[in-house]
Amino acid sequence: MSEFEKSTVDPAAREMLGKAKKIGYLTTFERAKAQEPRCAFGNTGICCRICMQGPCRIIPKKPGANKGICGAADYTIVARNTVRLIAGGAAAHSDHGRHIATTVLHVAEGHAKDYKINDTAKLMKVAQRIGIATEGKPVNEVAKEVASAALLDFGRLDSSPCTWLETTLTEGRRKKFKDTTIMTSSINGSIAELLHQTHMGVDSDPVNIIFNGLKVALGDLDGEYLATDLSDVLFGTPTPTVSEANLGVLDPEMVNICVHGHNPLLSQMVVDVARQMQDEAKAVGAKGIKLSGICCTGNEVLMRAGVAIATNFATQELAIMTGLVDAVVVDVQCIMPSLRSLAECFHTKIITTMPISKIPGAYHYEFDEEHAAESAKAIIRLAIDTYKLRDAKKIERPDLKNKVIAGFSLEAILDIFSKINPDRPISVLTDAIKAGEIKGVALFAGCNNLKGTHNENHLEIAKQMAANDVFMIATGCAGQAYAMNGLLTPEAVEAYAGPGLKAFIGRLNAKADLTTGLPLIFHMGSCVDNSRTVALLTMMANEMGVDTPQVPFVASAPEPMSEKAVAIGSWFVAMGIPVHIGVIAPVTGSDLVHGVVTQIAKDVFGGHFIMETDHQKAGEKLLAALNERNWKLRIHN
Ligand code: XCC
Ligand code: SF4
Repeated sequence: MSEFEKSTVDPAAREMLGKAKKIGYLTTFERAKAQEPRCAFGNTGICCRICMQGPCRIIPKKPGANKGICGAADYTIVARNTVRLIAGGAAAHSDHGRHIATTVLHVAEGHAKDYKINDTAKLMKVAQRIGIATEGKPVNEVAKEVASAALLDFGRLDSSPCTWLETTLTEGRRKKFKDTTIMTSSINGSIAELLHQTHMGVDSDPVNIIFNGLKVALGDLDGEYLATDLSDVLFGTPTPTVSEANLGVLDPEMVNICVHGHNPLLSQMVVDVARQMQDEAKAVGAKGIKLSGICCTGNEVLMRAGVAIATNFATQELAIMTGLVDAVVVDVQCIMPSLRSLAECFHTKIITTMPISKIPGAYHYEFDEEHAAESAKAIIRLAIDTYKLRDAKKIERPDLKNKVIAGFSLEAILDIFSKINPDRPISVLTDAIKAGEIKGVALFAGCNNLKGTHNENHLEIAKQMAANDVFMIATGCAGQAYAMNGLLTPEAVEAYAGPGLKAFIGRLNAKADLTTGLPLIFHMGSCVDNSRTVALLTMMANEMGVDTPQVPFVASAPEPMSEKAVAIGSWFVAMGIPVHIGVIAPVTGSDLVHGVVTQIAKDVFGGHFIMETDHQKAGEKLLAALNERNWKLRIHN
């Protein structure tokens, strides 16, 4: 029994935590323990710091303290705090999308020479979907119009809906969102409005606040959707790929560069350029350059280039702890500031690349799309130089890596289905549900959260769903948890799938014509690629002739951490999906808000939050939600 078994279920991570203890470095796991016990006000959402008279804390039984100084009640405070999380998440996702859209525009205008339109077929498909005529137009003209349409979604001044929402959702959802006045017309405008609405002394109506929070969440979805579409246009739509994951991918004989963060603009360039620089690495005695990924930048380059996954969010420090990482190249989001101080103990260089994301003491090579390849080269050279400084005494690498089958864009999944039914590929999935072969679809998304045990909820809930014949898709750090622990393999189908799921995947395998068997869980990409999962859901609804709230589809963020996860969970609820979260969100300080998000939301949108920290019970609740939907479908058909 390992002393770190409460910290993580990952054997490689446990080994590295042992090393951290030996050298006396306090990792995020130690820091998480040091934060206990948490402040009960913050934990339940009833601490308000929105104005400088605060913090105001709600103490229900103390006369005068049952409200904030301004008179704000618990429900107002909890609602405001919650939607401000959504605003933070939507800002992060959509800003990432805006960067990609801007680069596509610049490419189309003949700038940003290191980039090109890679996937013309996807560009044309997106153009047609959003109503841009393509016939007889040069590719660059279409790209310009698509990118401009995307950028308009950020700052439209009239009240017409955001293009990506209006052209991708079911008719039923679009009507619902208009009827409930949450259809977004401007991503940035809705975020600004929500910050205004939740300013001191503006809105105190929790329901009104939550509805506008959902409007911003839909802006988040819009930003994610266009980020995925335009990343595919620039870098190619993912196809099935074989790779590997966990700390054992770090190669003692190679220059190891980890790419970490979210935005593929620079990391994809690093991947491309590294291929041409293998000789420079050999010149310093290495066998070449080994790239690996952490967090969603890792997912982006896994999906498109088969780059290995080093680890996921909670264990990012442990990659450096191996003593084998020469450089960590980071862009935006989910990058622990601690990486830099930990790197002090080793030879590792931390390289920041984005103007809005710097770490004191780190190297900063500012990303500039006009000179992207040049920056990528300079970064790789720094890593090669750093390789020479590696200290053999400090090297300790867990000998664990697992095979990974990933790269399942919606296009790739439909391509496999089309081998069985070329006319209506999606019916392969919906017919299997109707026939009772599989119970439905479960999406696993989101982060790690050290309020629980690293990766435990991810793995255990998925195994339970597999045994109960649920078809599974994954994104984000959830996808990486499965990659690190061998669930993205055909062997996992054998080990964990129930008879129905086994038969379903077996039928796909027989026709898929891939060099390897299909995995237990289909990894669909990064967090912005949750847009791919909602496209799948929408397609299922249309095929089944129902709206999304009737589709046997559930989502789970078994270990959610970031504001982005709150935004995603919220728009999935608006899409009519039961959304499990494996932590107790800071809403329990208001019975009213808690009731709205876990119950009343279901009456309005068909979806609701399920908060459950126990993985066994969480799995049971997700299965019950799928069963309920299947039962209703059978009665109505
Ligand atoms: Fe970050 Fe996307 Fe969460 Fe992982 S899953 S911890 S957001 S990297 Ni997005
Ligand atoms: Fe206190 Fe009201 Fe200010 Fe919040 S807005 S800190 S409740 S006075």
